[in-house]
Amino acid sequence: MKTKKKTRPMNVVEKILLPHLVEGDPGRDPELGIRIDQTLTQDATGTMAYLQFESMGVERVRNELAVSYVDHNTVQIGYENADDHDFLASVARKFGIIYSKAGNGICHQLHLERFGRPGTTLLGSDSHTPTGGGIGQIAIGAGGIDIAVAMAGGAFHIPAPKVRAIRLKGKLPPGTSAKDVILKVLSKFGTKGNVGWIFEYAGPGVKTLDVPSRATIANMGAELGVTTSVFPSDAVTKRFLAAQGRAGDYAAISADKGAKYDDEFEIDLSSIEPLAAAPHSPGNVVTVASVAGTKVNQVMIGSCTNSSYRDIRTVAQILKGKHVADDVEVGIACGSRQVVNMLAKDGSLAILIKAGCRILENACGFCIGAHMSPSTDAVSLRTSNRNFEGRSGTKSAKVYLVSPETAAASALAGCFAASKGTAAVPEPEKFPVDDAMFLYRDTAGKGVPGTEIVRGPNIAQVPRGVAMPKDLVGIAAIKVGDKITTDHIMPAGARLKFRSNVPEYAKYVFEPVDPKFHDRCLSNRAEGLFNVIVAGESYGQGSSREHAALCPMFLGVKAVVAKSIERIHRANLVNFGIVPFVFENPDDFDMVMQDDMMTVKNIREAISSDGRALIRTVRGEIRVRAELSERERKIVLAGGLLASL
Ligand code: MIC
Ligand code: SF4
Repeated sequence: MKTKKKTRPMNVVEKILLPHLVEGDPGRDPELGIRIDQTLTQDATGTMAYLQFESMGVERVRNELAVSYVDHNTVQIGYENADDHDFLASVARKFGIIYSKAGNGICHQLHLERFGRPGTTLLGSDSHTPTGGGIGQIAIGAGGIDIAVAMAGGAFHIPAPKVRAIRLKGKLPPGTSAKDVILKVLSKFGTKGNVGWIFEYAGPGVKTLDVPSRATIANMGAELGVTTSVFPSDAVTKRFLAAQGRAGDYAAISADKGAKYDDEFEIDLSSIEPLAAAPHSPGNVVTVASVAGTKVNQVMIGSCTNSSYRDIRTVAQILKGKHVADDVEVGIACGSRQVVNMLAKDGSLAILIKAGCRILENACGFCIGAHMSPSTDAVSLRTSNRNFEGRSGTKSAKVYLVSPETAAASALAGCFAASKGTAAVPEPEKFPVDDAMFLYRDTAGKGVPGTEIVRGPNIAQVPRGVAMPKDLVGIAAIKVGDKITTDHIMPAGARLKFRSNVPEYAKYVFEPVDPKFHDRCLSNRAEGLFNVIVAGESYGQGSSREHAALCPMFLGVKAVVAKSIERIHRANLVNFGIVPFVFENPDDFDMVMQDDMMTVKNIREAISSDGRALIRTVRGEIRVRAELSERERKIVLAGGLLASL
């Protein structure tokens, strides 16, 4: 007779990660390698990811499912975006990737609807990939080259996680929703200091949240800077998958009784009130009551955080029979065609149009500053996830992040207002499924080898880094403060169309902070000096865009010296041969000024041993360290991941 092996109680993270572990011991090693089942890319990061994938010489994708979405660059002013789409479509056909055409919807919403599977791992070249945590996936955002490696069948490396249980109890009061929950979490844990953590949602309150609401919460875990966030997969998940015609994808996953966590935090949902993240950080959380009555100029509803049927239907219920205030412009971008279809069928779309909303394409659009930038000094309320200064396309605008309920109520009032609540949107029993805009499903995983890849003039070569020199003779090309985001380093919006053209895009590195950075770097290089970036706390917050490392590499940046560096950006720096140093003594930040020489004798030796190094400057010596794994050391010494292969 078989005896059942007794295992220790496990949490959800362990239940998913352990069967995917291919390198490292969670109790011992600082870095773990995991097998990746699914990958996703979006167009803005995807072109580079696939150029890198191509240069790896692999015939077809080797992971279980690879999807290439087009949702960021859909404005198509000029030929560049359209050229990128053609390139992406041809790559997808050739290598066995499913291609989601522009207009189909936003990658995270679509992936949740059609492909996300509980218990699997998903790696995406977008920082909001953790949206999949809403359906019980370990879904992680990374740079494009990491996705390329995963598509080629390689492992992905994460810091051995610490797991925090966020225990939910009670039920949300009317007028509040999942956005207020994640803003509450952000108000407690902030946007820095959470590197290496995974947040696992637990407790009786979980079952009161539908899958789209869970996805909203998991999505904005990205703003906490955690590796990912995850919900259990339960009866609610099962209903969602069945309604999507995917009952077979369901797997029950919940934490065992007595499962251990590194930390726990409880939230009573019934005590949640409407919240907003005030300019210019998602962690700058205030109550809506405290800003009630503040004049609002613009209200934008959508983005991968809040563009589900549940969200937009809720907005329609609040706006029904009314008209938005005359001096407020309102834009609505749904997450997918499925959502639009449902809103069209149930009359919500007509309500929104009648209420005076501008109906936008199902795409990222306004969220990334590629559409409907607010007017000078405007107050813009958005249901998206990031309100970094200037991200909307208007530097002087004051962007607040709010729930769909608060957005709708404020659109009517013309000023900040909380919603009194509206009837809960019932979970649909059957979603209308139409996969017609997902191309190459029949050749997924196999590909069509003879396919010619279409390369318009905007598709440039992938630059390669140079090996780390024996001694680093560098110069502080820029000195920046705390919380520098990837939007500061490598702006999106109007510059987004150069994502597949590094020499062109590199002209805009640090444009919002110091437009002369590019020229200075080149003249330093002409004098034989490498460039060094000096920064404060939490450098590289935000996006997964590897261009924030790749373009600096192109400009001869070899080291970042910061008080702290965010996870995805740190991994991207390593991938492009830039050593991510942190100050041993944060006060040494004051010892270096822009244009100071920064020399590290025997930097190769320092990197090869414990990563500790001494930087000589005119003002004295600065002790720094780069905590690199064996794998990372090799990459940095070689001058980047591609150079190390
Ligand atoms: C973002 O929200 O900042 C983006 C645009 O989706 C980025 C990806 C990119 O820069 O292409 C992200 O979140 O990773
Ligand atoms: Fe797109 Fe905005 Fe989501 Fe980024 S955060 S994927 S730009 S909708």
